[in-house]
Amino acid sequence: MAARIKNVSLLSQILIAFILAILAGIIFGPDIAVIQPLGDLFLRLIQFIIVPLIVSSLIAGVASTGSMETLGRIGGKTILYYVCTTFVAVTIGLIAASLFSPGTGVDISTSREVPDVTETDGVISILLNIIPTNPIESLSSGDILQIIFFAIFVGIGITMVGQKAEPVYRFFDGFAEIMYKITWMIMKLIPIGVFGLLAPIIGEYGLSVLMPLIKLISIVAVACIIHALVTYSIAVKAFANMNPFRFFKGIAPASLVAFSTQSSSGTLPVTIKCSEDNLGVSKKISSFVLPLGATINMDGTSLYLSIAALFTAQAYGVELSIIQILTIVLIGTLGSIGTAGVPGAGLVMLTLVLTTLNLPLEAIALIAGVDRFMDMFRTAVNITGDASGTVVINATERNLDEKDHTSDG
Ligand code: DAS
Repeated sequence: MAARIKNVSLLSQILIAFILAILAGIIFGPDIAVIQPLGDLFLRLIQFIIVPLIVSSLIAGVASTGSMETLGRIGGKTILYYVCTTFVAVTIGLIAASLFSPGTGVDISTSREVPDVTETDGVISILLNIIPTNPIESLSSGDILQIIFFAIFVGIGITMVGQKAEPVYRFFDGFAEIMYKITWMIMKLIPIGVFGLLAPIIGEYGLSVLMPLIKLISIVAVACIIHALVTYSIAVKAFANMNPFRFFKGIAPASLVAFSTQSSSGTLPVTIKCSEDNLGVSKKISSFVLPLGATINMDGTSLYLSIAALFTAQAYGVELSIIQILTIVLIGTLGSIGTAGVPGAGLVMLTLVLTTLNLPLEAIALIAGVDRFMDMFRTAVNITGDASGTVVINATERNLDEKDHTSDG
């Protein structure tokens, strides 16, 4: 009970920091940037633990499943859940953009040359790039997708080797505990981090820059909220019999960190702690499902990609065929799998979507100026979707364990 009371006070501290950040940004404008080091400090502390946390928790989590059959079952359920919720998110995005036409009447003359967003490779090469050619280099460069791939296969190897690899499993299991404890300490700084990250963004951009594209931003924000509230409430209630209010309250600290950092990977330590401490998810499940989700499951991004694609077609007066609409569903889903869990990654992925649909890339210049604000909402939904998956998988695995014990008994 004491832990829950502390957690509520942490949540209320974060909410207060969130509101103060917005007020400070509006009142002090760009001068509020003087507190940027507070946000950078928090971000660096989070970045300092990501790689050791993911490696140790993922290896221990995969190895603790105990058998290839269990691992295959959990992995299969995880991928299926994530693909289904992403498909729902893309569809909600398409419906919202079709109903409210964010691009109609937009003044495209303001769009200057396309900003230098890093050119993306095709989806195939993005997926191939997940396989590390040098795991040590991936670890040192912090390539999260390749680290995930490496850790999953080390965990599988431990499971296959069995007794002889027990010391390796014990090492990573113990190291993961150390990283969880460090994460718990860093979580206490979340209110300071949220304030230090959010206030300068509000101060730099102000609310005026939002006006020309306020309709696009509003549609992305509202569609994200609707997707989260409807889809995840149904999922956690139907598959885990969890009260949706308890789910959203339990994951709220992580959702707000994601909103402030715009980084799923950066928020991962907090997502893991909230899922275990507040939502009762076992370490075995959270340490496998969440790192996977933080990189391949991005419902908010896929929803944003579908809305931004229709926004572009509407703004430039391009009529989309049914095939192109269906292509948006496919590329929005695949694109979100390939999107990195870092700020602005969705905007980079948007170039792939627009190129695939032969839509003018100049739209990126229009969107780039306000993308940061949409990234807040889509990243918060990305990690909330990851957490809903871990709750669902945890419940279905717990039910299986209970059935096994009953049949044994
Ligand atoms: N900011 C990315 C993330 O961390 C999402 C995006 O840019 O779409 O999930």
